[in-house]
Amino acid sequence: MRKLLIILMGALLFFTACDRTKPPKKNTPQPTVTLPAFDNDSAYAFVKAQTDFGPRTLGTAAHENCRIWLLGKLREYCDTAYNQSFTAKTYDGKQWPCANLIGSFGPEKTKRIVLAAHWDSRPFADHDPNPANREKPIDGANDGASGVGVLLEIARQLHENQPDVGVDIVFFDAEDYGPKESESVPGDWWGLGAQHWAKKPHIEGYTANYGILLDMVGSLNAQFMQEQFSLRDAQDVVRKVWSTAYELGHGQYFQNKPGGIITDDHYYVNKYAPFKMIDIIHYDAASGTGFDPVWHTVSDNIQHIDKNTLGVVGTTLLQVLKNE
Ligand code: AHN
Ligand code: ZN
Repeated sequence: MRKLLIILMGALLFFTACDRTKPPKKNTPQPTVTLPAFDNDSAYAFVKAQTDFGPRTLGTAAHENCRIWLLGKLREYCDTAYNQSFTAKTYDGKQWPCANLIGSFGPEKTKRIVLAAHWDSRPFADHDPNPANREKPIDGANDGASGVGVLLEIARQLHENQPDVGVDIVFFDAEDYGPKESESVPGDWWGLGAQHWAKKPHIEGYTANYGILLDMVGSLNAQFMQEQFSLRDAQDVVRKVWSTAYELGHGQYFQNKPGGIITDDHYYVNKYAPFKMIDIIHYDAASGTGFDPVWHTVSDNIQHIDKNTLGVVGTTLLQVLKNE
């Protein structure tokens, strides 16, 4: 033991003596601010961890296992985490056990920002070019998991580096059980988890300054045009996010043009909650659906996720939080 100590001390002395390249420590300025960090690989791993469960469609073991895993991650990174259980009644007359998952930073703070995404995946690939696939559930790597992956990485970063503003990360369930393309059922069948939370938040009387929803934030060379309900309801928030992205050099992704009109989770938050939410969503005017060509097909899998896009969105959001 003693011998080992002497060898170790000798080695330490040797390496210290050899290190003549660095200037003396005491004159080295110490950084006073920490730059927002976002690890693209980590975000990608969080997306893959979700798709590895299989399609997270209502009523499946994959859905339940993923819920437990997500809640564990929120408990690990956030100050407080909530599991808001509810029953979703879908357009086909079925009922499902569901859960919105919420992780809060600085729960005592009054100035708050909500960051949201949906964590369920669609039970039928009704837009698949192959009719044989149209009853199959989808991995939803982009449609669902991408937004959740970015937000988990943000939570991991905020755990290391708390923002001044309060932050609530909300994972909505039952977003994507809307009627199939071939059916037409009147009613509000999309965004069931968001509708529930907006009418009955996890804390009575809860409100926030504003919210940002992420949906399909993993496409290669994504284009985030300004979604039109977001412009209608919270133009100031759209401006803030898009100008922050521009200043970070992400103007190619965040384009200053109006995009689609999308009945996404934010639409229901804006309808029922006491604050407004915008939607960051990839818009592809040329695809026919307005979304990524693999949208609601069995090809919406991890192979079509670009980690740089996850990084562009995550870095922009961290900077928005830092500026508050
Ligand atoms: C439709 O416009 C049909 N759906 C928008 C909501 C959505 C579905 N986002 C992802 N999947
Ligand atoms: Zn969808």
